[in-house]
Amino acid sequence: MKRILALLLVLLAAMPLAAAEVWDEPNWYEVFVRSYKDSDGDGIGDLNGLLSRLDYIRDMGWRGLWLMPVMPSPSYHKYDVTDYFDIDGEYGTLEDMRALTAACHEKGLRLIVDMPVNHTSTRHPWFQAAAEALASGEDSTMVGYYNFSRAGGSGYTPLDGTEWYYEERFSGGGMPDLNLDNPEVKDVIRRIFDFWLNDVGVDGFRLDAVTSYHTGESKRNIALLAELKAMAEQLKPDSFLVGECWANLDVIADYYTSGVDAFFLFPAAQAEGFVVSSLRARKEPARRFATAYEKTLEAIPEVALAPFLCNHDTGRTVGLVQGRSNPAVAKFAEGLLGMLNGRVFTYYGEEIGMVGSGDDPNKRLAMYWSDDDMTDQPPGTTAVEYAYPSVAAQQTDPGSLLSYVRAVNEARLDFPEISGGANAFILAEDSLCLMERTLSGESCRIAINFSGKEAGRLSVGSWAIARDLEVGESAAAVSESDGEAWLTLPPYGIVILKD
Ligand SMILES: [Ca+2]
Ligand SMILES: [Ca+2]
Repeated sequence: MKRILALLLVLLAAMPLAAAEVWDEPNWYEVFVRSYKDSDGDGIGDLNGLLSRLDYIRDMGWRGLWLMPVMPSPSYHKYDVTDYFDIDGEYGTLEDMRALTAACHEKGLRLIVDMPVNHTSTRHPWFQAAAEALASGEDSTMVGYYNFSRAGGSGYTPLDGTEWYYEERFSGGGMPDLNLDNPEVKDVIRRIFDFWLNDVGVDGFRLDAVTSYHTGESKRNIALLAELKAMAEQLKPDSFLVGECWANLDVIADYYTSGVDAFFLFPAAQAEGFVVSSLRARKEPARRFATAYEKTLEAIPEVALAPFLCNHDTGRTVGLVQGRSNPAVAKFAEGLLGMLNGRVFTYYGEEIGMVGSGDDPNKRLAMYWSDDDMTDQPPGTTAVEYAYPSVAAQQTDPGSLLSYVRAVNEARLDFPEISGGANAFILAEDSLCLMERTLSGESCRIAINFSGKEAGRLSVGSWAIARDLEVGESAAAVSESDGEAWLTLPPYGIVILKD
């Protein structure tokens, strides 16, 4: 018997680690390292600064971290990489990165890094060698790493000192597109993945700009993503990949056939996305929300969603909902997002209502820890505004946006059905919505009041309030009359019910 047990244990230990379930990591946080926390006084956020804030991140209820690119790069945003096997000196060292990864894992946080493989920097040694070879008429295998053409045309940039053009889909940024058909380039990508997953020890990647891998060719992009997913899985079985497919629902759903774990849910994001557009709708907001969400769930499995409201490329939520002077609406936007399935991604600073729109640097402002604890603003910033108080101020205020976001994150951790459960709408009329989520035989119901006025009398039967996400002073309540139980929701109230 003991032998059989020992054999079983050996077999179990040899089995590949299963990927984490969505309800183990329902809350993710996107960090721009440069603007987050400086540790050495040079005004630039760095890895050790971020390390010092992991307890804050964990306490806020986030369980996964996505870092915008941390590899060496000439730009402040670092999406144009010059070395895929190192850390940008502004952010620290590889040792700092390994220490950060280890600390994340000790604290139960998963860590993924941004992986831009569509393009490099023009200053990458590969591109420099290719350009020199073309200028001098010599041979170099590096020429095959990029897409050079004599003809040029749309998406191509002239190569100085030659009659050649190079493909560059993000023009003007010094970001030449890699030739992703070249088997040598794919081998290098495998080495990059291996290095990050197994040497540094991160848990996966955010794949940048996947629709630009082969611009305008979805089928080829999906095939390449399937290769990248197989590569990551083989190198680290429990690794997690989330892709940036900035497109409509049908296109995103197509990209899921690649097997990549998740794609950001752009149709939920920004002013046009169904979260903000329903909460701002004058007529039938609940029905509008239900229609869009049902359509989403028909296209993409609930556990694979990656909803968000904004990121480093977009305007921030407070601006989208006109929440500068209306914290209740800003809270409700975060609450509504938090009631979606899957892994919710929150951009740093959203929890304190930071604002930002227009020029890119304005969307990437210094995290407002307190008046004397901030990094310098990113270069090129043209507007600096903080509409809400600092982290320090909001942490001591139970009515703050920060406290509300923490409560939403906690609800997602405490009720696994919210992120992982199959969804059914029970009611979606006027401003009232009632959804049920069921996971492994366990159910919860989510009642939502889309209106800024108290919403009355939703019959709830034997379901009782298990969690009340209040945007203001008043709370939800259940009262009995005529032999029935009626739920009253405060303005923008969201309530989790259990039977
Ligand atoms: Ca620094
Ligand atoms: Ca490309």
